[in-house]
Amino acid sequence: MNNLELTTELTTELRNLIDQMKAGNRRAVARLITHVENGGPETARNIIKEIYPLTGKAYILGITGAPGSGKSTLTNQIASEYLKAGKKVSIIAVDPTSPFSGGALLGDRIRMKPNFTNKNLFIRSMANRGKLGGLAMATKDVLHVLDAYGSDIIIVETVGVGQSEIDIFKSAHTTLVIMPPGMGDGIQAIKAGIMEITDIFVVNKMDREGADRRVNELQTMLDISEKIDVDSPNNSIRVLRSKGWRPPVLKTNGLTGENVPILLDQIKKHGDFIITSGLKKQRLIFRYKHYVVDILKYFLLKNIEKIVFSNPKINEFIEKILSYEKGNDPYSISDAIMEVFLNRYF
Ligand SMILES: Nc1nc2c(ncn2[C@@H]2O[C@H](COP(=O)(O)OP(=O)(O)O)[C@@H](O)[C@H]2O)c(=O)[nH]1
Ligand SMILES: [Mg+2]
Repeated sequence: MNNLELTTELTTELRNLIDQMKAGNRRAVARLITHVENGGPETARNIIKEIYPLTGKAYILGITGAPGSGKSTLTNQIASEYLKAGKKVSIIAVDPTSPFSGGALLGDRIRMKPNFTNKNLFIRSMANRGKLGGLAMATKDVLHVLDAYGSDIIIVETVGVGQSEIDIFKSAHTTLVIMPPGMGDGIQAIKAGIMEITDIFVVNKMDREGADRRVNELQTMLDISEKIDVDSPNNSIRVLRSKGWRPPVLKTNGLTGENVPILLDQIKKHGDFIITSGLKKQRLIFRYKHYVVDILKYFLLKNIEKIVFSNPKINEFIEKILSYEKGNDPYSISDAIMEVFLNRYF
């Protein structure tokens, strides 16, 4: 890829930050993440290349659900439990629906306050960031930075609205979907795609009326979905969940932390399940396929003119178009160029 003139050199500043990160410096991690967000994939590539051998160890826990369902509150409780157990925890809040993140972030930080000074905890909001290459790609890069930093658990909190967030969840080790009582009308509230990503349902706000009803609705829905043939080609639902795991439905109280230890037990159980079932590897392959496609899309799109125009054969192709013959139209010629391109690179 040399003719694309991609830099492969780490600046001294980045190298120093990586060294400091390795030494456990939280501020260095924060600054590296800022570089990833602001510098986009051009900067991220150099960082990831350097730190990659340190990654692959963190457990990624996805948390999604409608705004106000208690994700941040519960995230704090979950983080507390892991911190108590001596784990190093990182939290990324990805929320593209709140573009003016200052307030939301402040709110989250205040709510997170009991944990905020713990040196084993790192919190970052990624709302409205990652314009270069997109938020989903920035999130994947940041996950690797936090993994290399030595996080045992990385909690990703997002409103799972778009396909890209759903992709993040498909590649998480365990995804919690928060469904409190009193929001939406039961099964109707379960949007397409949610079933596909749910490993554990959490009915948060168990202190509110209707919590048991919500649990029953979810159980009924799971009964129905279990009747669908998992192997049927028409069944897009449980592609990455596989047989043998019925998502448990748990009630929690985000304010008091009630049942959070039970939730952690279930997360552990699911973590064991994905290993024994082979699902872990499947999810990792899914994750890196999408990551690589993101990277290719970004750099190919960015460099397509350079790639095409710098090819000495390009004029031969284009001159064919000037014949105005069938099969020499711009689409067919583009197909032919793509063919050459694919043969060269694959
Ligand atoms: N009654 C009750 N309120 C809760 C519970 N968990 C969170 N909340 C409140 O619900 C509101 C939204 O919580 P938040 O964590 O910001 O939700 P998010 O938007 O999903 O991150 C806040 O006012 C929380 O204090 C709970 O278990 N019971
Ligand atoms: Mg939140």
